[in-house]
This record gives sequence, structure tokens and C-alpha cells, in this order.
Amino acid sequence: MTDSKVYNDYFFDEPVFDLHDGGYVPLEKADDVPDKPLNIPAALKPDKVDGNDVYYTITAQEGETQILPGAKTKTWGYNAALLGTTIVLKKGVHYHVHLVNKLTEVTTFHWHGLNVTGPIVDGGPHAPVYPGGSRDIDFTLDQPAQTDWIHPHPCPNTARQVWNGLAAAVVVTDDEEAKLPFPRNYGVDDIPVILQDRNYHDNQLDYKADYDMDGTEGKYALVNGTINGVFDVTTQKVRLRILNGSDRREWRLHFDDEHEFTQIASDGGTLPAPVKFTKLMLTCAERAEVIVDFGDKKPGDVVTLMTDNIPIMKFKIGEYAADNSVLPDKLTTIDAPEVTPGLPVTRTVMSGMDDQVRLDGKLFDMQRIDRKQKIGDTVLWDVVNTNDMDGGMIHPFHMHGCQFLVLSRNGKAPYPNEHGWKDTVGVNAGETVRIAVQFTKFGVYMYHCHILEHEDTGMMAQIEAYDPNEKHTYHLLSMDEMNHPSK
Ligand SMILES: [Cu+2]
Repeated sequence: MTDSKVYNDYFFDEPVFDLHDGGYVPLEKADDVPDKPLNIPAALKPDKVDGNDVYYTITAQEGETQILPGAKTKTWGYNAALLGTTIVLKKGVHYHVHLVNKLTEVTTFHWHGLNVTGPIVDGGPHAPVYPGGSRDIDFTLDQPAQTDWIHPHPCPNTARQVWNGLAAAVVVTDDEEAKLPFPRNYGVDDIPVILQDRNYHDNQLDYKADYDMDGTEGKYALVNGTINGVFDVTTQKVRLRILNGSDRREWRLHFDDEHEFTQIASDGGTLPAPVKFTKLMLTCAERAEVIVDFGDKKPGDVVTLMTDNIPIMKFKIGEYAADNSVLPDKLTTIDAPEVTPGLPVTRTVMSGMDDQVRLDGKLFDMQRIDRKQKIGDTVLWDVVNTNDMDGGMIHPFHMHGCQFLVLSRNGKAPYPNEHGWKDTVGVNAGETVRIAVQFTKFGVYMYHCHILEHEDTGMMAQIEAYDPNEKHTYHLLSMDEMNHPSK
């Protein structure tokens, strides 16, 4: 990578950062919690591999995790006590997934970022798995290498279930990305960095006690479920697959020594060109893959990852072999689809705060299709945040069933790391973000604010991606049916 600009600002509008919110819970330095090795979730092992067919079981379950000194915390996870095992998928492979619910309440398994058919395989609220029950889905993965995640999506309990621990990284690989000089030895030089914040009451979670309608926050920062985690660096370069897995919090990341890092991928995969930063902000559900080159550090050095002025994890530098690999200036080609001529711009409006949040002036109705878009069409969407209460707030806008391209922010160029595929985009107060949206699979999909409490309140809508040559009908559950199987 030839010398290029190093960006050192967060781009988003500072007056609408979450810390200006009346209910903002500042993170605190967790001096009462000793450092410990960073939790690296194990990679999920397939039940069976049969040629191009791979079989997985994903179980939502309860467990206990040593988070704070003293009593263990009751937590939820996918095939694990907390968060989940990392699910590694490869482009072109046909997956058969057995979803099991060992919790005592209904949940769903949403593949955030995967272009799979909705509303069932996608795992939104129309695909409940009841307590003690299971569901089988299958899909052929046909999108490029990227970092996605699974999380629950049952209305209106998504935020609480994520708070309790349900979230797992999904790593998609493909042959094109495999040729790039990126670290990819999982757990060694390629690790998930799942950012969350929590409070504990006598070492236990209490979502109700901490609930905030504008997004629940906690005073402890966790990475992969670890407070004050330490990662032992054994290679010169480390790839971090950063996911904002918080209900509400924005993360404003930087290193304590303002060490620079290079973003190589956004939500939907590899960026067309690497982008160098000293600061990076992620709104809820956004992902960024970055490479940190510790070549200027020596064994024994410690580099601390911060958000604002709070340390969140440490990188302890060990012995490493020199790595002189150089990133190419061009990483991939984004095949931007041509906008289909003659179609109006779709305008969608996120408004309000607290119990006043609305999408297009309405609250979510599981049995209402709010929009339709033909599969294969590429349509311009203007995503508007009209919020002006108390200075406003950023609403992260997420669409299921597709990856979109960010074209502009209030008519100006998107941020330098927004030139790749995205499924979630932070929209500043008073801003219009223009995106190009194409669905490739028919189905009913959600689009919504990814502040999970806003989503649960109803800042969400549904779109049917339809095939004009093939009529599909959908049984859309009511929220009551979703929550009560007998009805
Ligand atoms: Cu919102």
C-alpha cells in the first residue's frame, strides 16, 4: 500500500454522539476487575460434511460465565455460555442448519448481513423457535467474504435477549479474499472483537433495571464478553473483525498511542481500497475489519484499545517474525449495479426519540407489508433522520436481505470507509443518506433502526422483494402468534 492519507477524525457529527443523550451511561474504567486473557470464541464444528453440503447445529442456551470476580454471571449464548461459537461459512457451500432453542422463551436466529431468503431463513420475527423446539433451515451462501453475525430478533424482546448474551460472529470466506495478504489464522492473527457494554447487579444482569427506551447501556466495556481482556500478539500483523454488538452504544475506537490501523472491509466485505485511520467510530451492528501492524513494537510492549477515554482491551506484544507483506492499493472491485431507470427514489424517514420513535411515521406491524421492490431492480433510497429533539441522535439504519452501497450524505461524498457493501449505516440527525438497494432473493425482509430498544419499540418496517414471474405468498405472523405457539 503506497503512502496515503491517514484519517484521524470520527466523521460523524459530534453533537449527536450518544454521550449527549440524557440517559447516557458513561463507561467506567474497570479497575476492580483484574486483567485476563481475551475470550476468543471457538469456531463452530460442523455436525457433518458431505461434499458441498455442510451441517451445523446452533443451540440458544443458558450458561454461567466468570465475568466479574466472585459469583459467576448467568448468561445466554449460542453453543456457548456467553455470545457464541464463531460460525465460519464459505461462498458457494450449501448449509443445513438445525436451530435449537433450549431457553425458556421464544427466540429467533437472525443472520445479520447474509443475503438469505426472508422471512424464514433470514430469522426475523416470522421465524420463531419455541422453548424446547427447533427449526431447520438451509441456504447456499452466495456472497463475498465478510464478517456478519447472528443474533435474536423476536419482537419485542430482541434487546433483552442480546443483553443476556445472544450474539455470535459469522465469518464468511471466499477464494478471492483468500488471495489477499490478510492475516487469516483464526484465533492467532485473525480475531473477532465484539464490543458490548453491560451493568451487573450482585454480578447478575438485570435488563429491566438498566432499561432505557433510547437504548440500554452499561458502565462496563466488554470485548468478546471479557472485561479488561488481554490478547497476546504473536504475529506482526493482527486482523480485528470488529463488531458493534451493543444494544445502543457507539464505539469511538483508537489506541492509547494513536497507533494507526488499516480498514480492509466493512459490513458486506472487502473495501475497494484500504483506508488508514487513527480513529474509527462504529454505530450499532456495523462491522469493520482492520489490520493493525505492530512492527514498531517490541516484545513486552502493551498497546491499549480505547473508546473515548476508556481502555477496553490490551494487546501484549510477544515475539513475532517480521512480516513485510504489503497491502495492494486496490483490494477488490465493487461491481456497482446500474440504477434501474424510471423508478422513483424511495424515501424512508426515521424520526423521534424515546417512545416517539417511528419509521415513516408508523410503528411496526408484523402483518403489514410497507413497501415492495422487484428483485433485480436497483433503487435509490433516501434514508432520512429528521430527529431534532435535544440535538438529535444517530439512528443506525439496517436492511435485511441485501447489501447496499452508500452513495452520499446530504449530497456529499460518503465517509472514506463507506465505499464497500453495507447493511447498516449510521444516519446523523438532520441527514439524508442516499443508498443504492438491490434485492436478489424474493422474500419479506425487515428494515429498521439498530438501536435495539428503538427496534423493539417499533422503529421497523417490512419490504417484500418480489419476482414478477413467480407469485409467492407469505404467512405473516402476528406478534401474538409469534409469542404464543398455541394461538
Ligand atoms: Cu434509532
